[in-house]
Amino acid sequence: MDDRDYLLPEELPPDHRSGFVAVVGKPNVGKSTLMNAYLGQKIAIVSEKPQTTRNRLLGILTRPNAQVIFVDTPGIHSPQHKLGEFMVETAVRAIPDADVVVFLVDVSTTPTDEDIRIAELIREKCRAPVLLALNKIDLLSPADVQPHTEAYRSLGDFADWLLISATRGDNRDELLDLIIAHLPEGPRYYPEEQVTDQQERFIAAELIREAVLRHTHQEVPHAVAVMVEEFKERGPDMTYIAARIFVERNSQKGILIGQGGRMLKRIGQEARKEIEAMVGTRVYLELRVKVKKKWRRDERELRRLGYALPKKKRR
Ligand SMILES: Nc1nc2c(ncn2[C@@H]2O[C@H](COP(=O)(O)OP(=O)(O)O)[C@@H](O)[C@H]2O)c(=O)[nH]1
Ligand SMILES: [Mg+2]
Repeated sequence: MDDRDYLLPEELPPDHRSGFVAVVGKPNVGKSTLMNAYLGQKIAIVSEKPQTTRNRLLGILTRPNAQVIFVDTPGIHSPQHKLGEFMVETAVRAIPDADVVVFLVDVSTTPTDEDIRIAELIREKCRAPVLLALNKIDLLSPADVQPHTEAYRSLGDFADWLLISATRGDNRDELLDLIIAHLPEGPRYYPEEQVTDQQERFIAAELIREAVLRHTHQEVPHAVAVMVEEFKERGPDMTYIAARIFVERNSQKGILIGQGGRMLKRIGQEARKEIEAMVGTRVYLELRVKVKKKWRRDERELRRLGYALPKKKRR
């Protein structure tokens, strides 16, 4: 992968481990939740709606003995448009580049065709050790633990497996220990204070999209894109942000604005609080909604909105 910056401070222990850990799975199994939990902050937005994550995001966890670089990926699914194709390709590309793959599944249900397909993809593309993490154990009745676990374990040849809950915390530390144990020895690739490869500007746009996802349903969340057009410090305790929310239809614009502008106001207030927590200043947030017909099917629009694949690079 890119951006490798070979730091080798004297004080690192000789058996220091490091590498890229691709977290892959179908939409909505908890990939972003798990990564945020390890980092103790929100790098990736989370929602109960599938296909929330659209880009590859790095979450960098630096410990005295290891640097774990989580690669959060979009859920692998059958794409319905160019945006979906971009998302799936982004996730698939993370697999051969990883030093460890965490295959995350929702153990509260039995495997679906999507899980089976992803297991095949991993078998085909991955030379690294694969850890099976059976998430959402908090939702599983005791009688189902054994049959569900067996069903997922039979999908592939896993270096190890673990029942976890990303939200409640069960076995989260144990999974991290397993991940570190399977990483190769190596230096830190990123400075210890760096937590992600994403700019605050991108995360701000994502936090706005997250607030939109919280308040919209059916097709609307999928038709939304957010672009931050201005991001400026105005004095020591004020950041000015102007962002545009794109939707595909007039009716969706109406929903987002709401009666008397109430919906947009609420979205703005919620997003502003989250952005303030991230940037550490007060935020003045200006939101506008614009219709951009069929942007999810338009290659040029996708590129403008940041949904473009980088050229393939070999490590
Ligand atoms: N009950 C329960 N819910 C979870 C757990 N992990 C994630 N979730 C929920 O599952 C939904 C999808 O999570 P998200 O991280 O966006 O999934 P992703 O699409 O795989 O990145 C959210 O509503 C999370 O709160 C878990 O361990 N237990
Ligand atoms: Mg996600």
